[in-house]
Amino acid sequence: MPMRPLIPIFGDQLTPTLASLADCRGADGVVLLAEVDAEATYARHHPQKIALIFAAMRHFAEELRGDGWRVDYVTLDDPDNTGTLTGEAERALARHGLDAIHVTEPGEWRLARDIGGWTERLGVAVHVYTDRRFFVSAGQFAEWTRHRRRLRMEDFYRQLRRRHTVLLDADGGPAGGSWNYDRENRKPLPRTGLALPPPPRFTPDAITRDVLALVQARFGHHFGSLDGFAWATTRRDAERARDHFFAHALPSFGDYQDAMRSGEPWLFHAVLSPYLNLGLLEPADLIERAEAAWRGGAAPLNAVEGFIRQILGWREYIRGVYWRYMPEYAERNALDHHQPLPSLYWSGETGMNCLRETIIDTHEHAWAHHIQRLMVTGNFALLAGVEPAAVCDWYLCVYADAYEWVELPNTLGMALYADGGLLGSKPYAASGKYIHRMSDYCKGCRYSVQQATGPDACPFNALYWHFLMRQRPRLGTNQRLAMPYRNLDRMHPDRRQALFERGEAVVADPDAY
Ligand code: FAD
Ligand code: DLZ
Ligand code: SF4
Repeated sequence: MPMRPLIPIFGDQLTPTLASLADCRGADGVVLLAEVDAEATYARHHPQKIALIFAAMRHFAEELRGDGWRVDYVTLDDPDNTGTLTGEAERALARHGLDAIHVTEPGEWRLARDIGGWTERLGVAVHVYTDRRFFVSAGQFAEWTRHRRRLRMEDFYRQLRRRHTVLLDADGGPAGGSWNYDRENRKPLPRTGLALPPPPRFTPDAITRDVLALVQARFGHHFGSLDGFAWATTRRDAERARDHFFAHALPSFGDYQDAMRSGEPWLFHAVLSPYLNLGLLEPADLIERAEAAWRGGAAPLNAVEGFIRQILGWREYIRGVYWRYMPEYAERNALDHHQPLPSLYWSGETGMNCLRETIIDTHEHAWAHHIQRLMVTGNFALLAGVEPAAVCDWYLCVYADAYEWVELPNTLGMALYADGGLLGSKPYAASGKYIHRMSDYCKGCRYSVQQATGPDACPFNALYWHFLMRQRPRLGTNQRLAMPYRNLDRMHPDRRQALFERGEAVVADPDAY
């Protein structure tokens, strides 16, 4: 007798072409989607993140039904809900008399470990498919790392450009003659005369409104506001958000990729990561459209190459690192940092305007852009010596696009250098000078970015030098830090001492600033 499969679809697998769905087409199977407490609480996710996932799951169930699938959907408030994905798979097998499980590999290691125990626990054959939404499988990435002493995203990215014929000239070289246009992409925003595109906002429909009420009741106490929820929760609307980005923001995306401005979280960013990571948008489609925009003259090459590098380069590379080095990667703490996460990360109560603005954006929208995450909250946690696991937990909770496979290497590796330089060749440590150059935050700050010591001095300034001094045994031989170490050595010893003392004071009590 042919197998009748259960096809569990997790909350970030909402793609009709998902491998397990494509391969089970025509089989007499049942698709299972389940809202479960364990997934909603293994990190205390921002309510907007939970609402986005549940609402998108409910809409996806409708989409699949419309496409002829038999779908079993378990809501969070179903009285028989066991609260775990394993428990719901077990119940669904019994409910429908199914005799196999066909599942696409999950995005997180802990869930992959659970699925590894399903055959024994549930007593059926379990077929796990590779997630074909990514360009590079975990196995291919591991192979790529095998003979390399040092991993470089740039090498990986160029290889993928060639392999998938992305942004190449007729002779197979990089379009425009260069693989990377990053040097053109570091402009601060001009003070006047630049109109920002309006962010695409979506009014919740009845399905999403039901979810918002449920999430408010069950998870309203988590960090974050649900009030301004305006995310797309259907594929159609996610595609509208995509089209909006291509029409209004892509042309300036490259130029102002690293810029920050008070009260303006969206700027020229795509804000598509939540949809990509859920499966409402597909990376290959975005890359094709971006290249077509350049070839059609709708966007310049520095913007298009920069955008494509994020998706084809960084996103794939980050995922590769995650699967290659987990589970020990999550334990790494190469700089031996053990300070607790300052309370200001949850309250937003701080005199440091850059941190306050970034945390307010995060609270209001479950989103902040890359430079805010890297150079404000990430940089501060690095300089203040915060325990990497505590920082990673914060990032996993607060962003609508956060799943461990992408959050962890970005936070632990890129922002905190806690992997000892696997992901980046030097820590992204910076003083207030960088934040001042790239934003208007310092203007509205109670601290002076021009000062490094004294009660009104920008805390980032002393922290930066303090970081270099205290990490000298580990970082002193890093060639890319040779210049700041030379500058440090040229300082008068009294100044070094004053910087060190202020740095010590900020590390001891960051919430006092
Ligand atoms: P764009 O700049 O427009 O880039 C286009 C797409 O490329 C994004 O939608 C995203 O899918 C992908 N991308 C860009 N940069 C990265 C990157 N560094 N790693 C992986 N994919 C990337 N991104 C997440 O998706 N989830 C996270 O949990 C997450 N946590 C982060 C934590 C820290 C400390 C840092 C520094 C970065 C983190 N990022 C994370 C990466 C990046 O900040 C977001 O992907 C980006 O801000 C999303 O906004 P966007 O769609 O406008 O991106
Ligand atoms: C993040 C999340 C949340 C909040 N809730 C659910 C859920 O109820 N059901 C589900 O299938 N998935 C959920 N997810 C997404 C999973 O946590 C995600 O599939 C794994 O973390 C792997 O990336
Ligand atoms: Fe941030 Fe320092 Fe600028 Fe204040 S002065 S906004 S703390 S960088």
